[in-house]
This record gives sequence, structure tokens and C-alpha cells, in this order.
Amino acid sequence: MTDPRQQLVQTFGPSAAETWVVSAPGRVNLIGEHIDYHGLPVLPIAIRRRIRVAFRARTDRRIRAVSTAQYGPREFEWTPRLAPTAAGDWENYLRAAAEAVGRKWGAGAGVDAAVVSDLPPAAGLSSSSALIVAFTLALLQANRRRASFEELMEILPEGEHFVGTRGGGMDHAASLASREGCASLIEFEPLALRPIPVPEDWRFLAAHSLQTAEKSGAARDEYNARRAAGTAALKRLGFASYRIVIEEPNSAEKLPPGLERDSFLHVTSEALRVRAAVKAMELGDAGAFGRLLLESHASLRDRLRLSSPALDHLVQAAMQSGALGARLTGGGLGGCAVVFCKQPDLAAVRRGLIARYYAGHPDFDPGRHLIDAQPGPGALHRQEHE
Ligand code: NG1
Repeated sequence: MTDPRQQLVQTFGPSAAETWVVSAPGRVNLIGEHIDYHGLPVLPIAIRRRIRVAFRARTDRRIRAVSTAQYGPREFEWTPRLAPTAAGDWENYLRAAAEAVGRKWGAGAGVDAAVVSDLPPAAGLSSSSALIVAFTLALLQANRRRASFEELMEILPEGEHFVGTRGGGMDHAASLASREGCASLIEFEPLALRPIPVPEDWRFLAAHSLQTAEKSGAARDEYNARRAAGTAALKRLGFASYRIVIEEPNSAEKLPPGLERDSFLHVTSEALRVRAAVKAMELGDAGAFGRLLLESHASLRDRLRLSSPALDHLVQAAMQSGALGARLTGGGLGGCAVVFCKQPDLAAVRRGLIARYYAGHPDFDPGRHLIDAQPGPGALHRQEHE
């Protein structure tokens, strides 16, 4: 990965001002899909791919940022009430961070910043949340402000809404507070992150379907529709929250057939799968963990209808190659599958995926599309001076 400090100097010139670097990792959700926004626990890992931001504080309120070649330089004034710019523009993520910080602590000094990433965008690895997290930490540092995990979680999911996705808090929590070698059991009511050690010989791959799910485009409406259907089902049944309803397994019968009922069934069953997956991980029961991933995929495919022929094929190819489980990860309709196997089978699973899924795709790049997803530390626990 290019050194963002070099890019900072190349773009904005040398300066006597202090330069800092912050970074935030992407994440792979192991299980617990489309339930974080209903306040239910999820189990992601932070991965070792991340967004790094080198920056210097300015004496005015200008925010200037440059990113790798395909995203051009951006510049705006950090005013108290920021509005989004054109949909799909990467500046919106910078604005989202500034708006989130500004709403809680007021607008402050701007920055000159260079952003570098080895996280492929629009791949279900949460590069957009990682960017918002990293840029938020940069703005706070530039203004010499320290924020706790809880304070950051108050502002970050809201900040992402600014970009148009009514997401949950999973991505930000995982990117901020995951622990090296552990999955993160994230609870939202109240907020808590419990590190669950991943058994030594468990391996995960993030395998890209080679179809992107552009969250700022059409996939956003699909995402928001699932959220609305799940919420409508809960309302129709007269429950205040999904946390109460998962203890009432027969409630679905009272719902008319359709997306509402299917969403309800997905959410409630997925919550139970998360519980079972944590147990399986704690016991080192790889077979059970793998089966839960497959059940999660089937539920996302058949009930939420968020899989795609490509993702189904990818999951199948993984299983035929010796994986113990696989499923689409993230919002769905493209992006990645998470593939689970034991360490001795990893090379065969990789080779099998390449032969069964990626052969004949000239765009396939193993460094971007078939990523080792071992659990790394979140932004708040990274012990390094970059
Ligand atoms: P992706 O599509 O990977 O960014 C989104 C949400 C998550 C969660 C998952 C589905 C955002 C920023 N992220 O993830 O909170 O709801 O979908 O489980 O909206």
C-alpha cells in the first residue's frame, strides 16, 4: 500500500505542521445479517485490510482530501450544517464524518488529508464505513479531541444515514473496537462488544462474486425495503422490539404471507443462529459453525431474496472445494461471500474456488477478490505508530 504521508506531501506540499496517520479496518460479517438495524447481536470480524488517512490540521475550516487515482481530490468548508453533495461522490463520506463530529462537538479546524486503501470498494467489506470511521478519527485528532467507543457509536451510524443508507451499527463497531484474533459479538441494546477468540486453525476467506453492490445506488432501496418490511412485521404483531419477539417463535403464523412475514422469519431465525454460532466458536465446533453459515445463506436467499445467482454459485463452489460453510456477507445483491474452512484445507479451498468460480473471468485478481480474512484489531486497538 502506498504511504499516505507521501501522498499528502505530494498533493499539498511540505509543511511544518504535525502529520498524523490513523487507520480503520474493513470487516467481514461471519453471521448475523440484516439484523443489526433491528437491534439484534451480530458476529463480524475486523480484517487486516484497511483505510489509512495521513493528515495535518489546518488553521481554518477547509477540508481538503485526496485519494487514490480513481477518486479525485475534494475540498469543502466545514460549516455547522453540511448537506450531501452529488449521490455516489466519495466526498459524501468525508462530509458524513464532518457532519457527525460537528453535530456532537461543533465544527472545528479543517484538515489536509490523503486517503489510501487496500480495501476493495463496494465488496461487502465495509470500505465506506471504514472511510467514515478513519476520517472521523482524523478530524477528532486534528482538533485534539478524544472520544470513547460509546461516543463514537452515538455519532457514526447516524453519520452513515447522511450518505443515504439506513444501516445498523455493526460496521462501525467492528471497525473501531475489534480485538486481534477475535470475532466481535456486538450487542446494541445496550451497546457492548464481546471479543470471542477464533480457534487457531479456523480460516476465513472473503470471496468476491465479481458483481458489485453499489450501496449508494439501487441496492440502497432494496436494503431499505428489507428494513422497512421487518419493522412493519414487528408493528403488526404489536411487539416493541425484536429482542422480545425472538422468545416467541410462533408469532410468524399471525402474519400474512409475503415479504413482511419472510423478513420476520429471517430476522428471528438469524438471531438464534448468531447465538448458536457463538457457542460453536467457543466450543471449537467447526462443523456446527459451518452449517449455521449455510443456513444463514439459505435464509437470506429464500426469505430476504438478497442473494444472486453469482453468490449462490460462489457458495456452492466453496462447498465443493472443501469449505465447511459459506454465505453471502454484508448487504447482499452482489459483493462477497465469506468462506469458512480449517487451516489444512485452505489452499485446496482457494484452488477449488479459482477453478470452479473464477476461471474464465479475465477481471479476477486474487489480491482483490479472494482475500484472507483473518481477525485483526479495530482502529481503537491498533498498537502502532505509522
Ligand atoms: P454492507 O452492505 O456490507 O455495507 C450493510 C449495513 C450493516 C448491516 C448489513 C447487513 C451499512 C453501513 N451497513 O452492510 O449495518 O445492516 O448491511 O447485515 O449500512
